Amino acid sequence: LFANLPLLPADPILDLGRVFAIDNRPHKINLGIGVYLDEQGVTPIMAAVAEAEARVETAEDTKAYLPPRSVPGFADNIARLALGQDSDLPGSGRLGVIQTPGGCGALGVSGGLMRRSGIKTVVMGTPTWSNHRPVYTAAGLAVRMIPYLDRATGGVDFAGYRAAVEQLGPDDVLLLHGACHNPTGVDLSPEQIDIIADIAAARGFLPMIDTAYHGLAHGLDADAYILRSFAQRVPELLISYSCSKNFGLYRERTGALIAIGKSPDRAAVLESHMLDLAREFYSMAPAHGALIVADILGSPELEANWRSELATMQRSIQARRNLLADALEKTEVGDSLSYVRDQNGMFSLLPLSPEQTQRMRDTHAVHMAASGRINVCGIRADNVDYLAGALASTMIE
Ligand code: PLP
Ligand code: TYF
Repeated sequence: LFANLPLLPADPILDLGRVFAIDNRPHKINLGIGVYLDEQGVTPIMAAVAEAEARVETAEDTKAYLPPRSVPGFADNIARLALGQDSDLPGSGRLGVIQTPGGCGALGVSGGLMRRSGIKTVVMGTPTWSNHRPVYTAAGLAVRMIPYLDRATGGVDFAGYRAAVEQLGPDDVLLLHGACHNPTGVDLSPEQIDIIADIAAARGFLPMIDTAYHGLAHGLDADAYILRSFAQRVPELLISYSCSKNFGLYRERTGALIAIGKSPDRAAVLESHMLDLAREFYSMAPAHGALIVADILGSPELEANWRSELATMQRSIQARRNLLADALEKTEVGDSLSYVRDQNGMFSLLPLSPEQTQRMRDTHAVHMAASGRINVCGIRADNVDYLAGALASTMIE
C-alpha cells in the first residue's frame, strides 16, 4: 500500500543540528539552526520561565483537558503583547485568538483559514523561511515570490517590493515577517511598513504577519511596530505568534494565531473556523508552555524579569553582530559585509554558494545553512577571528 511513497530528505535546517553534533573537531562553530545561544554557547532556560514552570507544576493537580481556545490567560495576554497595552482592539470584540502548537501550528491554521475564505495565492518576498512555501502549498494555496532582499546592499529592494505589492488584490495574501526576518535579518523600516500597510488598505489584500522573534530586534514595543501599524490601517489582519524564541520555549510548542476581523461578528466567525481547523489537525495545543507564559504575563514582577532577560538576549545578539563585522573588517573581506552590523535578530544571509557553505563545513568546521544563512548566536569572542579568517579564505579563493 505504501510502496509508491518515495523517501524524503530530512528538514535541511533541523538536520544541521544532527550533523553539528557528530562533528568531533573541537574548534567547530554552530551557525545553523535558529536557536538563541548565549556567549557560552548555551541555550538557557530563562529564569522567569524556570520560576513560572515551578509554580505551574505546584499548582497543577490534574492533566484533564483545558479549553481548546487557550489555557486561561494565554491568548489574551499574547494579543496584548502583540498589539500593545493601549490597543482598543481587545475591547472592540474584533479579535479572534487561539493558542497553537508554536508558530508553525499558527501558520498551518492560517493556511486552512485562507483556503476556506477563497484566497488563491500567498505572496512572499524573496527569500523567505524555508517552511513558508510547504505550509501554504499543503493548504492548497498557490505561492508566488516577489522581490525583497537587495543582495548588493544587504538591505530591502523597496522599489521592487513595493511595485509588486501594488499589483496585489483581494484574492491574495501578503506574507510579511515580524521583526527579525528569517533568513536575511533585513526588516522594513517603520516608514516602509506604513507605506505597505496603506497599499494593503487600498488594494484589499490580506496581510499575514509571521512573528517569531518579537523583542529580539530592538525591544518588544519597537518590534511590534509592524503589527500595530497594520492593525491600525487595515480592516482584516492575521498574525502568527511564536513563543519559541522570546520565551525560549522551543520544544514546548507554544504560540498563537491572532485574527482581526472587520466587525465583532466576523471575528467570532474567524475564531470559530480557527478552532475547527485546529480540531481537524491536532484537536488542541499542548498546555505546558502556554501555562508558563500565562503565569509570566499574569504576574507584573515575573513579566518585568522576563522583559529584562529578553533585553539582555537582544543586546547579546547585537554584540555578536558587531564582533563579526569588526573581525571581518580586519580581513580581505573588509567592510563589504558590514551590513551584518545593522541587520536584526539572529540571522544574516552571507553571499556564499552552496559549494562554499559545504567548504566552510568540510575545511573549517563551520556549520551553516546551504543558503549562506548564519545564526550569529554561534559567534563568540574566542572564535570570531577564526570564523572571519575562514569566511575570508572561502569567499576570496
Ligand atoms: N516563522 C519563522 C520565520 C520562524 O523562523 C520560526 C522558527 O522558529 C517559526 C515561524 C515558528 O517556530 P515554532 O513553530 O517553533 O514556534
Ligand atoms: O529557521 C530556523 O532555524 C528556526 C528553526 O522546520 C526551525 O526557525 C527550522 C526548521 C523548522 C522548524 C524550526
